[in-house]
Amino acid sequence: MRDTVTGLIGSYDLAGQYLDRDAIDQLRSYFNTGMARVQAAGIINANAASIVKESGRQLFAQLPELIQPGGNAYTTRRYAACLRDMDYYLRYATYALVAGNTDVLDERVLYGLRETYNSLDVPIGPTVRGIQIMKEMVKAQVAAAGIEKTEFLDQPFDYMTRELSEQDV
Ligand SMILES: CCC1=C(C)/C(=C/C2=NC(=C\c3[nH]c(/C=C4\NC(=O)[C@H](C)[C@H]4CC)c(C)c3CCC(=O)O)/C(CCC(=O)O)=C2C)NC1=O
Repeated sequence: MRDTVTGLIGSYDLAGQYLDRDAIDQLRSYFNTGMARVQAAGIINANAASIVKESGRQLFAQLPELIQPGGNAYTTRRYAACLRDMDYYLRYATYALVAGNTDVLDERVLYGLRETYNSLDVPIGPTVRGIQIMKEMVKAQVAAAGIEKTEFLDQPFDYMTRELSEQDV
């Protein structure tokens, strides 16, 4: 598992190079957003349960067939599994936010996930939509807390979306 700093050091060491302009720019941007990343993680932590619940509500309002007979989130067991998955995505997104690196998502969340989802007929498109709904909600809450630039919040959510969506079976 890596963060921005260990990731950069790892690859520059491999190449036997000093940290060049490019590396310095990446480090600067990471440290410049550092306090905001930590604050965002705090806001998510304080509101995680309601973010997951409300995002699920919006998702099922947009795609009601998911919770109707034949839908993948139909029955309380599968409904609960779906919200639990949303909670996983949110929690790991906060780790990646603080790390400024998506490694943790590859290692802990995405590895083998598509195969699992495909074997259980969990639909990828609606899952991606759920992740995006959470992203917008998090961005709104962080902006409401007075943090001006919230673009750094996109990265982990968009990364999971992209990796999940790729080469759909
Ligand atoms: C921390 C990393 C991690 C992830 C990401 C994870 C996901 C994950 N989601 C699962 C199931 C599931 N995931 C969903 C999710 C959904 N169904 C829908 O229609 C919606 C679109 C969506 C919610 C947004 C459902 C319904 C199941 C249960 C499927 C079943 O058992 O039939 C399963 C199968 C085993 C189980 O039920 O627990 C895994 C492994 N597990 C992990 O350890």
